[in-house]
Amino acid sequence: MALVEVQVPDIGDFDEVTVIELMVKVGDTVKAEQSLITVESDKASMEIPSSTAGVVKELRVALGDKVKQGSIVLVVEASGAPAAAAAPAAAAAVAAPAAAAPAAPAPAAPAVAAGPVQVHVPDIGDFKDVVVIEVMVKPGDTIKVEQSLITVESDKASMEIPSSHAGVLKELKVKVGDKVNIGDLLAILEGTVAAVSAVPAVAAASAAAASIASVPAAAPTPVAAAVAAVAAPAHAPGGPVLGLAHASPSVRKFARELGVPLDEVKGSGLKGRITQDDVQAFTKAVMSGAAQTKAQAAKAPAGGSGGDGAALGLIPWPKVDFAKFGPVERKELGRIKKISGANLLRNAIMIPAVTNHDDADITELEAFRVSTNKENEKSGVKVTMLAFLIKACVAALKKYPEFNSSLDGDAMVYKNYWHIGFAADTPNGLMVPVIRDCDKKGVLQISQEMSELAKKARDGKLGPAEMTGATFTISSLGGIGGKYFTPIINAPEVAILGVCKSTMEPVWDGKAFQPRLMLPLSLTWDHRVIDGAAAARFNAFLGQILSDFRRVLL
Ligand code: CAO
Repeated sequence: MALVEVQVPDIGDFDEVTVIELMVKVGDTVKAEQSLITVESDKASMEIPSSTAGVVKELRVALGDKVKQGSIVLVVEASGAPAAAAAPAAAAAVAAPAAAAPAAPAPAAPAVAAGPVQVHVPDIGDFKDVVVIEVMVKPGDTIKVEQSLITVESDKASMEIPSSHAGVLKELKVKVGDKVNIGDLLAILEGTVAAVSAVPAVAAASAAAASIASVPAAAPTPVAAAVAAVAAPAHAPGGPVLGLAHASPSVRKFARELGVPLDEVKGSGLKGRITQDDVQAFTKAVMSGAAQTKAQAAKAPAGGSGGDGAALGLIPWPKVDFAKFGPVERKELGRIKKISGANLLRNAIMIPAVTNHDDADITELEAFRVSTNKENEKSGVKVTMLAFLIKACVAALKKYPEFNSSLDGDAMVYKNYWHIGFAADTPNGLMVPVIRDCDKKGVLQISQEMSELAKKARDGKLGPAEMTGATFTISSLGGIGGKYFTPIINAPEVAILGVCKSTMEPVWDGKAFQPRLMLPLSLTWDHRVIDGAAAARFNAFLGQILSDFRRVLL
């Protein structure tokens, strides 16, 4: 089988272009017109196709090489007929039909134009319906002759479309995502001076390639004519194009098909160019959970700030450089804080929560607790106010079962068990151990289990089974202080009781003020399943039990 040297075909007016991507390697079997390399000028990138089908025997170019028409790209052991169109010779061969190609619809006026001038898409060869991927100017901009206005992309080439005239941009007729063809109106300029060369040159240059269906030479020609004339390129070759990800058309297409946001992919190619491998690696990282797209990060309520709130249509989270105002120290959130933060955020946002505040007279109960502890000093078990509160809550939950339920779609699930969670402050963050079957346990047993579970929580030794299944939660800040607060419901529970520090207060008994030990209670409840009246009754009942604990027996 014959060895065929595959050369760079006619690439229009481009003199030398840089090889920025090798898409095949020695040993690969290539089809005729399969893309072999990507080359780039400062205005366009294009893929060079193979003129022949066969097996790659030798690569004659390396990344960074400069090539031009006729440069040998690689040697192929041919397996079939060459693709007539793709061979470099084809460019010359098709020159004749190109002469009959339609001229660009916006012929350049040779002198100063009086009124507004329309700028059209010049001859872009055989490419049809190319997509506008970038708009580089905006109304009001002063445009130079042959300044790039937009970037368009086919599946083989991306190119910048230059202006045929100078002037002030009055109106842009295309936007990102539009599909354009030769002759389409791009923009209207005012106070214009016509380009002498841009459009006619474009038409002429592209004529040679116009009938080469898949030879990339067809694509860059409009730009090719412009390149020489543009004094200041719109972007440095090899650098990102005005914020546009730096990647070849086929890589962009590949990314689009996978839904990969190219501007978030780090390029490993020459000058930071994004390769197909980079897109694949990014996809793998996202799928495995090792990385997140910006869109995912915005939706996921992670830790402290809860993403940027974009998923809720909120304005972005403020980004402040705190170090501007004074010295700072940055410390990542711990695992427990991240988990509990995400849960708290969801519960705070999703539950229509209301908090009722009330006071309970615990004067006698506290006296009983103190005397019990004195009697039990030797047993080593200390009875806490929280244990009494748990028992009192079970009685209230039994009387008002909707507080011991969960919402499941449109149904309420009433639980015939009473497992009570209690918030425990630990060095790693907030944890909620659960005491099971509190209806069957006495205050002493509850006190004992609570102290064991609280210790385990502080030591980071709680198992998952010790933190699940609660039907109601109590959060007590009584040992610390404060008056009232608004606890956040621990979903899927529907209510939570917040307790603060009891204080001796003057309470009017109808005749005189009496010193009474008052316990502040804050009951937060889910308004989807509980009404305000029920919450007020729950609190009132709880207050009655706490003021006379014998009622628990009733
Ligand atoms: N009023 C007045 N004093 C109270 C009280 C109250 N409501 N509750 C407890 N106290 C007293 C206790 O009697 C004890 O005093 P003595 O040492 O003199 O006996 C002292 O405060 C310390 O109590 P404690 O906090 O160790 O015990 P507890 O049973 O009340 O609480 C636990 C245990 C695990 C709930 C608690 O240690 C804790 O972690 N609380 C914080 C919960 C929390 O962070 N909630 C907020 C959640 S929202 O972020």
